Amino acid sequence: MAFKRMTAAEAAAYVKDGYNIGLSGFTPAGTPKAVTAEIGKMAHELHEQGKPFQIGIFTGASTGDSCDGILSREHAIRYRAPYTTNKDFRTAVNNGEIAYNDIHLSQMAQELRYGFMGKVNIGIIEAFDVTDDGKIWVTAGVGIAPTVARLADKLIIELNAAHAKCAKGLHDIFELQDPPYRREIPVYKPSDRAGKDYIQVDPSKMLGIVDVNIPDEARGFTAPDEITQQIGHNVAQFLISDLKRGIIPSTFLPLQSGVGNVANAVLGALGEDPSVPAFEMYTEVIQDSVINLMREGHCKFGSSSSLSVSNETLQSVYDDMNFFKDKLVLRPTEVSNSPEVARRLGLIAMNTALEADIYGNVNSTHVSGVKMMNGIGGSGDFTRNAFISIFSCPSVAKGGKISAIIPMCSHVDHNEHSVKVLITEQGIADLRGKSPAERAKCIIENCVHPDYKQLMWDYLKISQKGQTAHCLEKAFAMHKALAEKGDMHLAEF
Ligand code: 0RQ
Repeated sequence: MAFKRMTAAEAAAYVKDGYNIGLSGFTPAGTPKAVTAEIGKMAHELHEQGKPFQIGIFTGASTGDSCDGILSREHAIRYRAPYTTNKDFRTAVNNGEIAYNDIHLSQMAQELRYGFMGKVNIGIIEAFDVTDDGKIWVTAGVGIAPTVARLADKLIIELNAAHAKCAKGLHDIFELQDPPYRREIPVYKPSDRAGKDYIQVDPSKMLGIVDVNIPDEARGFTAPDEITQQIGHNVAQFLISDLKRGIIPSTFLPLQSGVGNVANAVLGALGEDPSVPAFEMYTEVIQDSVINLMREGHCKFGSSSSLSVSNETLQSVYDDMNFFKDKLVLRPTEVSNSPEVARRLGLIAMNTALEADIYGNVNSTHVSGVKMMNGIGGSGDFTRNAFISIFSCPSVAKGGKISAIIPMCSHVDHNEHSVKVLITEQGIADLRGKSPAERAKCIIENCVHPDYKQLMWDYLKISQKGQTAHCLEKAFAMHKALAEKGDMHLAEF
């Protein structure tokens, strides 16, 4: 059966007010771009006519501006899950306009299957190849594509010529069974494969194919600066010391790394340090730094849900597929981020905090406990289950007006029970095997910026003794000062 060819506008017209759409991709990589932009235009016209139009969006992780950006600006999003990084989306969420369900990425596909979020009316999948019998090869990101493709009532394919067909064989696609029938994921090392390189769908639900040639909407990162380089150096020193002590096996353990400026700099520093052995990654995003490390031989293998790299880097991977084919695999997020696999492989998880408290609780999502930054992403999937969970961040933000280490986190994403190491440019706090009181001392001594150190000691002095000493009246005094005068510095507690 030859599928109908249609324009993006014709495809968008199938999406009705109140529908939920499911998208392929993970970050802007692998996410459809043309149809969502046309849905935005349609929403604009309908709103101008005084007609309602809002939809729910289910994705693997963040998307690009042609989805979250355009649709937020058109007030066309009613509900969205999970992670996002778009500024306009963030503004709309923090204004209370969008119901944003910020869940662990590994849970997204199964929560759709369990029926927790409603049905998928239309799935939109970006592919670089599709056959008449319903085989779909997705592009640079997988996310929840296999689940969306199976659950959706109807499917639209964005066939994107910007992606090369030589990427065939890069993906490892399979869906997990639901309880009580779920079996183990047969991934015993990062390079193991257990599925097929394509998604098989029922051809009868295909609405049609939209031919496009659009590059990914990759995000740029700030180049590493003195602070992020020092953080990266500290992470490398910590790992080398653990290797020397024999805590980390000499064969090393697979690494997971989050996204963002800090994570990018950390990976760069690990690659530059000759004492860090060549490593494998079991992670959710492969960024530009990892591709460079592969070329230099520092990274031997990368398992991920996406290649979230610049278009230039992506093209260079496609051009050099013979080199990369046995060094990369792209998986559905429920496998790339699987708690079961993370625990089995013994990952070293490295993620970023917005703020951390003196006991090791970490806030990665909510600015001052209230405003959404991006979301938890996959950081929780890995942190809770890794062999060692490291969080890093600069010790201060906004030119020193904000201390990243505070008495009590204004929102907790990763708690003291899971966070094993905290690293800033000031130093390393190894929290393993320590009680809360010992952790507080270790964090204040090693991680807090000198401008805020005495304040932290003073806070401990006024705290009520207990397993976890706190002064509840003053726990958020620094956040309060920030809200009132734009600066966390206090004369005294
Ligand atoms: O603000 O952009 O206005 O300059 O936060 O901070 O230092 O550039 O750090 O880009 O690495 O992002 C936690 C947000 C860090 C990210 C977070 C301000 C700071 C700056 C960004 P500006 P940096 P990064 C896998 C893992 C959760 C998801 C996750 C994130 C901006 O890493 O979203 O880990 N993590 N996923 O000035 C107010 C504070 C602040 C602060 C920093 N305490 N208060 N603002 N900032 N600390 C990936 C996926 O799941 C796909």
